[in-house]
Amino acid sequence: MKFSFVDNSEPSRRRILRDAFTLALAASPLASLAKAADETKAADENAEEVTFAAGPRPLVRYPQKRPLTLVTTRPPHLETPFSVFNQGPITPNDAFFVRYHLPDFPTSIDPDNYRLTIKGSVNTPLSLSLAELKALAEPVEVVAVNQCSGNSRGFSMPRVFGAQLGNGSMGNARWVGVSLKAVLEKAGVKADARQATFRGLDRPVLPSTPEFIKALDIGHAMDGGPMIAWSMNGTDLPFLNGYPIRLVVPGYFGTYWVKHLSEIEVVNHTYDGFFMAKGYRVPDNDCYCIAPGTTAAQTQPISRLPVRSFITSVKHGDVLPLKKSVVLKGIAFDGGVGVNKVEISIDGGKSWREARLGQDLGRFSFREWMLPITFTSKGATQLMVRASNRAGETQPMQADWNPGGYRRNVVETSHVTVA
Ligand SMILES: Nc1nc2c(c(=O)[nH]1)N[C@H]1C(S)=C(S)[C@@H](COP(=O)(O)O)O[C@H]1N2
Ligand SMILES: [Mo]
Repeated sequence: MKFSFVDNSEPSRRRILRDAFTLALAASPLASLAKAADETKAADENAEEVTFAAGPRPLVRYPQKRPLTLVTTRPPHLETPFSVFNQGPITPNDAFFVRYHLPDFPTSIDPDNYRLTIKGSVNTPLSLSLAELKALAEPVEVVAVNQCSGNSRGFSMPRVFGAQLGNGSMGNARWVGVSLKAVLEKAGVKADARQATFRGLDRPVLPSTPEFIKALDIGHAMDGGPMIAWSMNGTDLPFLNGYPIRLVVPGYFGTYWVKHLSEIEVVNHTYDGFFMAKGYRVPDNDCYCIAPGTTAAQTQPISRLPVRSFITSVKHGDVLPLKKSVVLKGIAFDGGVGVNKVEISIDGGKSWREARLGQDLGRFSFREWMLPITFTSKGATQLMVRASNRAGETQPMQADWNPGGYRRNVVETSHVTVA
């Protein structure tokens, strides 16, 4: 088997990173795991012991990526090591998480022959080269969080089916591209349009496997938020994050952010493919939740990110000093209303004090927060963080449950010792 991989970090020169890909995609997952673990030991000073309900997870190295936490190899699902989120509000490209559904994802793309097709209920079907797409309208820019619907699923109690994700299936980047609205206007959306569907270059290996196609209501697709991005944090998209173009849907879960975007079809009905009609659905009620063991009367496609926050400067088990100021630090975000308050509790949720918010990079971005604390009593201590947004939405103290383990946003607790 041969794999080629276009390294787009240097646009003028294409490098073939065949060895790395052969490693990552070796026929035997076990062989690749063992090799990857060896390589990680040899190469990585960032290695961190990942402690997690589902057991410790190795770090693996893929092209254009620093060692990332392995969830699955085929298809690749890699998480950002959590310590990265303490290093600033922007997630570096080489640390950004990776998630695919189909094992047959593209491994070689020629940007000169790349085309984006727009078809269906439009007046003028289009087939755009990358140059044409980039020249179609003024570029737009947004800093936005891409979070997988199942981020933190591994903490669901009772456990749910699916990959046991930790907290690293999220990231925040500055995206530049063209507004989806401008592209659809160029094609001319017909009056009967109900949704736009999006597919990338990845294809199922077996005819029985559903294709990864997502849909947005036409009003949402044309409201000026969603964009087709070709740049992430100032450079081309990393290959594994959707090179050369991906959909960016600010405020919406990552499942809509279709990578290697190759085809947009405008349809006159509600698209009913697997990844809209069966997958990525949540109970259709106020909490998007049900009691474990019960079934939702109705479901709806997952949509916006609920408000969420993390302490990033402290790990479970850390020992913090007594009677000395410690600066607690972390991140908060929501689906685009904008975080306006972050509170910290050091007594298990009895009392709360407000943290100072960091730089505002826009309402779709991670917002850093910090709070100096001086601990005055020794012993086991529970640190909690709770964010709220401008609409007054906040995080629940008890985790809501749903069968997909989706949209977790319970108040996080870090167990530390003051000594
Ligand atoms: N082409 C393609 N795009 C895709 C997917 C996929 O399987 N194929 N997975 C989606 C899901 S569920 C998530 S969470 C995000 C992850 O984006 P990332 O890999 O850049 O982190 O990509 C989305 N876009
Ligand atoms: Mo996802």
